Amino acid sequence: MSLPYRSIVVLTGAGISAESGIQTFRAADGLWENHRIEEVATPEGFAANPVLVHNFYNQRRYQLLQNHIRPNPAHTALAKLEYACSQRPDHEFLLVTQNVDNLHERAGSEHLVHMHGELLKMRCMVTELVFDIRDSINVDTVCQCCQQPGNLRPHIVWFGEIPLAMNQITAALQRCDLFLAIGTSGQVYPAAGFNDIARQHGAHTVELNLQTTTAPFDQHIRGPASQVVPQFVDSLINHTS
Ligand code: BJW
Repeated sequence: MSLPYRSIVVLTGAGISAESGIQTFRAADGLWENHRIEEVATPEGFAANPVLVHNFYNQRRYQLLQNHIRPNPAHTALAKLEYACSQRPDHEFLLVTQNVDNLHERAGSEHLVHMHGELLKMRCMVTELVFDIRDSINVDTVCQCCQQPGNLRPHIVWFGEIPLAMNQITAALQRCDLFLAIGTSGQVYPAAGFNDIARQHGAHTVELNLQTTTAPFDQHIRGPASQVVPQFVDSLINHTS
């Protein structure tokens, strides 16, 4: 059975992981787990207080590794859509996530990029080498590449830094014919501009979100990701031309 689209790009944000138990960013009080954004998500904040920033990410890493944090049906549905594309000649699929959790991988997604980095990775600021991490890092942790303390940072893209894999993402947006934005508030660039790029290149664009936004998508689907994403994916896979 054919899919109605040949080249699909999906952008996900914090809303897709909300029903897995991970808090979204933009709560009404503007704080992330009681911290101001500038304190914990900028290079300047890290330079000013690395202990605080390490503790913030250590705590989030610890939370991600708790048993009750699991992929939900929205993550699983996207893995199913990727698989469906892989079974059809001349179809392509790219999942771009702003999330730093690993729930897409755990649901079975393989062709994905973490444009804002990954919580379970750390980076040496001297060599730029990236390593897996499951424990805590602090200012005394000795780097495994240069054998020095103080060179490690979370492998996270903070404000003012360039997101990862931008060339790959931009190329995919320019040739896709379907763009989905799931569970993202559209307040952070460059991800907030992906819809415009895809539309300008002729894609049909769909927003799936719990809340109504005024963003200029061709189609808006309201509801919790765990419900609306599987329904939407099934409608694509079961499409008859
Ligand atoms: C549900 C749901 C459910 C809830 N079901 N839905 C002025 C103008 C324009 C731009 C700028 C500007 N000043 C500075 C900038 C640039 C800046 C920026 O955009 N700032 C804005 C605040 C204005 N951006 C940057 O600095 C970026 N870099 C950059 O631009 O470099 C230049 C460059 C780009 C490209 C090429 C070359 C050069 C870097 C941005 C880094 C963002 N990093 C963070 C932190 C990551 C670390 C961490 O996790 O700790 O990434 S910020 C934070 O926001 C995080 C997220 O990935 C990102 C997006 O948030 P998201 O996912 O949208 O979450 P929320 O909470 O905002 O929304 C959740 C949504 O889910 C809501 O809509 C809910 O309704 C919905 N929802 N439950 C479905 N069950």
